Amino acid sequence: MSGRLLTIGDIHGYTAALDAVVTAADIQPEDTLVALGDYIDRGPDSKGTIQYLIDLSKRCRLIPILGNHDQMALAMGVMGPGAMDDWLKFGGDATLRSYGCKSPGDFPVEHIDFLAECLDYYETEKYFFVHASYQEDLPLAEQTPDILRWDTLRRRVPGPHCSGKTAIVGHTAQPDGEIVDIGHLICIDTWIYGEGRLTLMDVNSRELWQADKTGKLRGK
Ligand SMILES: [Mn+2]
Repeated sequence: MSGRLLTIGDIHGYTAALDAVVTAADIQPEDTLVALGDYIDRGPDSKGTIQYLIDLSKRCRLIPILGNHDQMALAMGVMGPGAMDDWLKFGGDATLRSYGCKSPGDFPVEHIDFLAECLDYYETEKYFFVHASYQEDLPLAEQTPDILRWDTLRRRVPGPHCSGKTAIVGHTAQPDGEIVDIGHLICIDTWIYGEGRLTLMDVNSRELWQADKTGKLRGK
């Protein structure tokens, strides 16, 4: 594979931070960028974030994974507003405001399609990428959506996966805004929607690009 293997944590509608780290990393057409999910909710610009990712997919090899927030919006876009109250508790109100509509069913078709095409997981020779967590003894294809998208490292930190590959995850926001690397597992959700930042990482070199909500880069 030519180009770099890059990954980005939970964006949550902070498009300025997304643009800052993508620009700072100088992403090229041959680069692979695995986005770990939770593109929407909580932050101010979910619509802009999805549009940015759609545009970005035309200028690099973007591999978007589905987060639990994305899953909630997608479920309502497809099946109607039955679960709306739950989603609103998780920050869906911010997403509806940014789209200026009452239901994900009214999102632009291109945006629904983007979410519908997100993957459960992605793997390379040495790494695998999931939104939230995994069960150590199950092959990736057999993991359940609950584990992949909803489980949290605060409940349980899984041991090494049976594939021997290193896990890269988001979802469990780190209150100190720093990535966590325990060897067999790396979490790069650095809490952009709170007091932290958004992280983009070069998986092989471990170089980081990080920005706050306003798009201000850290230490660059
Ligand atoms: Mn999540």
